[in-house]
Amino acid sequence: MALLGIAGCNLFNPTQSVDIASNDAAALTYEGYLHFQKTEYGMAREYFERAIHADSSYSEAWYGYAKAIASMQPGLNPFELVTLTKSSSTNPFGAFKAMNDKDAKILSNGIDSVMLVLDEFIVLDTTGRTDKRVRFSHFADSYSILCMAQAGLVARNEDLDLGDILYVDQNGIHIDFSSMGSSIQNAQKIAGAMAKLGKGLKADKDKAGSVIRNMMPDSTGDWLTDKAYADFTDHAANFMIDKGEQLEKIDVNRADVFYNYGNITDDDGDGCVDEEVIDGFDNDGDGEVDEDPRSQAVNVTDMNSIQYTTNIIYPPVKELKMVGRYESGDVDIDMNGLAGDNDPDEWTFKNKDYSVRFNNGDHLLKFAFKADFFSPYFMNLSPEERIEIKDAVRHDTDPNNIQYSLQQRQQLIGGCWNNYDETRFRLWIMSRNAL
Ligand SMILES: [Ca+2]
Ligand SMILES: [Ca+2]
Ligand SMILES: [Ca+2]
Ligand SMILES: [Ca+2]
Repeated sequence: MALLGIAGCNLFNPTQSVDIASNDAAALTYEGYLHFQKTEYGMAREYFERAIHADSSYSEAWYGYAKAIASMQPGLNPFELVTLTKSSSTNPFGAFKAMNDKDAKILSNGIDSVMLVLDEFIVLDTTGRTDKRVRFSHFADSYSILCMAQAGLVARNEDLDLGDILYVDQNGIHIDFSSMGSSIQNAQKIAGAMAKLGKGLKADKDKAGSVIRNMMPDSTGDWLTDKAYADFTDHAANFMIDKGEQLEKIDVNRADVFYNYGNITDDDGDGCVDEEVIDGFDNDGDGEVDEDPRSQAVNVTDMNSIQYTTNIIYPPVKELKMVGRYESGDVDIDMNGLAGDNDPDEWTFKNKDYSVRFNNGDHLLKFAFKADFFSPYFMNLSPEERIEIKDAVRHDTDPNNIQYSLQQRQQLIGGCWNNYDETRFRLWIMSRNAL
């Protein structure tokens, strides 16, 4: 009785409150909101914090707590962040790159302190440990914008540009890890921030497309319909979550094989350069999926085949197009001496039609569709043994102490090594040492 009396009293005379019962989450939260309305964010924050201590399932207290902390930070209104990304007509993340160190640090700290609270609440919400009055989905759009800014700032600190990693063109939304940085630590940091963004986008699918659309340059608005934006955003979100988890789990000694998209190097030791398409399938038939991948920008998406990819991470690939250094014929993917337009096999699927590839489970590219492309020895190995031999070969780069001769590579692995002569082999060794 006494408790109810105090709470009731405070509801009507909030400013006179001095001693709300420390276990009355509702009254503490209400008091917090009154201070919040008066822009007394420090006081509001204290009450919300006390409310959470009283009852950690009280979602309105969590939401208020996050809002109070956000309001105490300069420049943290999500709408201001959108304006910031819109300030460049070509690259939504240019503003982060242009920011001076001090401002970037302030913004970054501000985002981190709000994220700390939101992430803790999201864990409670998604494991059913709150009263469900405020859900993650209610603030997922703001959360996504904060994540995007956080990823942009992480990239900035690594001297990278998130606009090179996440961008939109006529073929959809691309996430290209070709510029993820030189170390697994950098890659993990950025992939981690992007995975959080993916979760934010997934939490409110209805708004997700427009969140991305609002962040991107205006020109992208003409390329894709709202429906396509929404579909691509969903794929992109799945992709970010999947890659984030993959990079988090992967053996650090082999992670470079998977996050160096389009680095024009044979990363996995089969002699082929950027042989895989990022499509979730094994395109060279070695048993590994998306190892040593080419730039994501080569994928032309087939919107008509989206039906085949329900709940799948990768939009269906219609065909491959040459871009950048591939286009200029600099990159001989299978190392047969021909590149670019002169070697269409590197750019053509054995089965042209996605639905046929999907139904047959055969996503091979023509260059790898050859009898004994991989050696009989290699094909008889277990998946682990194949990786072991490829790993031994990819690290065998000392020109003065070569462990595996070209002939041995052809016998043990085959693959593109079959296309090498001694000159190309010497070039492979030299290029590895030039890194
Ligand atoms: Ca390779
Ligand atoms: Ca493969
Ligand atoms: Ca692939
Ligand atoms: Ca070639």
